[in-house]
Amino acid sequence: MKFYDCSTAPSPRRARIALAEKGLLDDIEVVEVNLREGEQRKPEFAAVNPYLTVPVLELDDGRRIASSTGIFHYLEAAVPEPPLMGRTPAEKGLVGDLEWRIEMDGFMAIGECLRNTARGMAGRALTGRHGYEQIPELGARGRQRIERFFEDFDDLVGDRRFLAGDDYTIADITAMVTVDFAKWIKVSLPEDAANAQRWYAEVSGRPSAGR
Ligand SMILES: N[C@@H](CCC(=O)N[C@@H](CS)C(=O)NCC(=O)O)C(=O)O
Repeated sequence: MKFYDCSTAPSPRRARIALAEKGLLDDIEVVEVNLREGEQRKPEFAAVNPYLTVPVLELDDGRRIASSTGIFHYLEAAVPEPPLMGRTPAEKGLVGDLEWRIEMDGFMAIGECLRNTARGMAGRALTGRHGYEQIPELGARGRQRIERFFEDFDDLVGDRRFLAGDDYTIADITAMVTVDFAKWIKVSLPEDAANAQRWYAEVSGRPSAGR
């Protein structure tokens, strides 16, 4: 397998953590795509992923999976242990719920703020091959959304070890990456959010967490 990565970007980090948790990261070829230099928009990468985003996981038969969620599903089916998406049908549904909420209200809110305000992203307020102009009001709304998400996050963690219970899952991966991504726009988990801080210290300490 070949993994198209960008070591500084949050979405490929989600996939990289899952690859590491499944014990695959050391065995695959990693191709670094420098997003800051716009390599994702060059014809060489457009031939790999016409949507112009990383991560991309290329399978040995040449097919390519071009989203972190697609990669999570592939890895879970190909390498079931340790499970990262729940063990029972109910757990799988609940992990899916959590992951969707964290991606929608947390991860995407940061993207909304960053992409609508960063000077380097002018004309590229949404990912993908079509250009979109920035809407500064969405920058402010994205910041408000992630601040609110973090206010509510302590209750989402509660007294559980991991977000879905006793097992580490893709919900923990996406939430941890969300907390680190929020630092780009200078938003942090509240210091007094004891459950959230305890959870963050544990998940960040896993060998797979990387930076
Ligand atoms: N939903 C996709 C999002 C992928 C995505 O947006 N990746 C960003 C890096 S975090 C990217 O490739 N951006 C390219 C650009 O901004 O032009 C996933 O999770 O894989």
